[in-house]
Amino acid sequence: MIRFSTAGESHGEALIALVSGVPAGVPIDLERVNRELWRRQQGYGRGGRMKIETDKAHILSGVRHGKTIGSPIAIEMINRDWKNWEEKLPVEPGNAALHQSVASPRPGHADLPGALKYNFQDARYVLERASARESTSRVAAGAIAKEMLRALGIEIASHVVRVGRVELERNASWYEIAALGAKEEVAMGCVDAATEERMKEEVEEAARTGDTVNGVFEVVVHGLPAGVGTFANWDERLDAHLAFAVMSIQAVKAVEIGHGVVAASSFGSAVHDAIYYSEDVEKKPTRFERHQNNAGGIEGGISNGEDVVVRGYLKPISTLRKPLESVRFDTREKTSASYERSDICVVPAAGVIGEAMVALTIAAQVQAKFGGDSLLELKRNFEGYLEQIRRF
Ligand code: EPS
Repeated sequence: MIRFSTAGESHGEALIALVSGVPAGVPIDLERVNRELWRRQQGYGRGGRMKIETDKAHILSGVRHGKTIGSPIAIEMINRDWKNWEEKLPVEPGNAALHQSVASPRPGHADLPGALKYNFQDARYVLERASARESTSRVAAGAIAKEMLRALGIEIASHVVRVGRVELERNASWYEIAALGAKEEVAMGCVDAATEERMKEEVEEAARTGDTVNGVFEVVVHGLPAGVGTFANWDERLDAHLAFAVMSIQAVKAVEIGHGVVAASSFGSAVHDAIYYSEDVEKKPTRFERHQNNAGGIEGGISNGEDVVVRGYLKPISTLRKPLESVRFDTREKTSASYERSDICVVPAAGVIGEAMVALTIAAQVQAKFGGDSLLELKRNFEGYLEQIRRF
């Protein structure tokens, strides 16, 4: 069973990812893992912290001579900013005068519910873990899952389909979306240059007015065969697993599979993807095909062989340079919400985090269906199943 967990705080010494259940023998390319971490740091509208950090994966266990060995994989990412916080946030009691408290909770952030829940008169301890800095660990773990899926020919990529009021108004092909991942400069992560310019203007407007803006990212899984997930039990449906995983990303407030939102206001005849049988006897992995993919590659909680498409809808970042009203924790007086350095827009980065969460979900589902303690065994099972589908 593939599982993962993370630890670490935004201004602590390091972030940690722990992944277990990956079969032995999966090649791990450290450069590709670090490239994912780099991608998460990119995008027009990122804040000052990204100038401080250069996130790098330090693999502590589970990988030897470039391959997984079946034992848990522990990865550490050092926070360079720690040197500025060592005295403000020490592990030991330290000097209280150096403590940098967050006195008035930010609407939209975890500050107030977190303080109430954990009985803190200061939101500092809440934001340290609630911060999206934690997503660094998810991307490191997701990069390991991507390596396993890549060995089976399953790939994952993302792009940005909305920033504020600006929407991508055409379909994007898998090849266009996958090509974005190889770019050396990332602005908005949109496949269409003219739309990307308009997205940047949205970010510029938010920057000018002390505001924030976000939007929608889309993650696409390419090469997943039909048959992963099932309708047999509510908690085994692939779409439910993906929704949980993507909803857990910081700032995500809604998740969509395929064109689920538009489908809710359409007639069935306009929504469902008609089934055809290809003339091409060599067509892989099956001759059954669709000419559109409104279902987002999932029917009845099972992958249907088309690309799996998941969208994450992000609320705007809740740390505003022009803050909203709030209340002081100590005096209960009306005040402005705390402001700390923050991002203005994070949609492209959230897409990379989305890829990681989707990769971990798909890898876990694939491992659950096909099994195997080594990549050799997993591949044999996987290829045997592909042959079964081909012959259907
Ligand atoms: C982030 C690091 C954080 C924030 C951001 C995401 O660093 P810092 O708090 O030192 O500026 O930039 O977190 C938030 C937006 C948030 O609300 O907590 C990162 O690495 O992605």
